Amino acid sequence: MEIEDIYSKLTANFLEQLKNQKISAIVKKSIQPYKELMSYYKCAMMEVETKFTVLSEELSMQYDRNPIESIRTRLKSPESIREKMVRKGYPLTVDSIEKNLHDIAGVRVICSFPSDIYALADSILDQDDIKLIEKKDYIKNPKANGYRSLHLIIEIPIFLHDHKKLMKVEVQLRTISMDWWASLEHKIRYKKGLPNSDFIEKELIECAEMGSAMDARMERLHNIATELIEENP
Ligand code: 0O2
Repeated sequence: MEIEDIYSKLTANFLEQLKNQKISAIVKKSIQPYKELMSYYKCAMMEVETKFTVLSEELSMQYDRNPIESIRTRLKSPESIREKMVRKGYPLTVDSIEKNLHDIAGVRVICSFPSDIYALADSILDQDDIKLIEKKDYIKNPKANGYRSLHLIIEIPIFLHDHKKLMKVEVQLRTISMDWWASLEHKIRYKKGLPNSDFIEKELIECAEMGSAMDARMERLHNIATELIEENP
């Protein structure tokens, strides 16, 4: 190999390396703020989960019953964030994600009875570091497909080493029956290649109504049982 060939090969290699380093620096530069934002959402989500855990502990001591069956948390996946940003026509930047999406951090609280949902929502919204941004009551006004839950978008502060940051968290409160309906409806509706079916839609609405009637019936039974205990101490 001629000395010029060796020289030009080395130069090409060097330029290629430089290009790769630049690309990786650019990728790193844009990924870092996204990772930071996600970690802030994770902290806010943990704060809200802790608030519900504290309420659950306190209420079970006070009333000898825990109104919270379970608490689940989730951070929206990058694919899901991207899909929603594109669907809503928002620019795909970290600032725009923070400004436009309010459900990146999600806390789902599964309650025993419908009245527990409203009691817990009132308790959390009464706390002075919580601000209500938006409330959607899909229990009083169920979605056309039968979906029921109480959705709250709340703002909560997280305390970082040198400043405080206000983060939004979506809280979904539901009963056990609203939760099983939503989980199974999601599985049925998102089955690959499912064509529109009036039959499935009608059946799902009917199942949701049956679940709602059972919730009301169980709550009535629970109230009767409580009264019976009070009358026969
Ligand atoms: P995931 O996996 O829970 O994140 P959008 O409907 O997303 O365009 P918006 O206003 O955020 O806009 O919706 P909304 O009505 O407040 O509800 C958002 C979330 O509620 C959904 O999140 C679901 O978790 C739940 N949800 C709402 N409607 C239904 C429904 O018909 N069936 C079921 N199973 N869940 C529902 P994601 O982002 O869809 O999913």
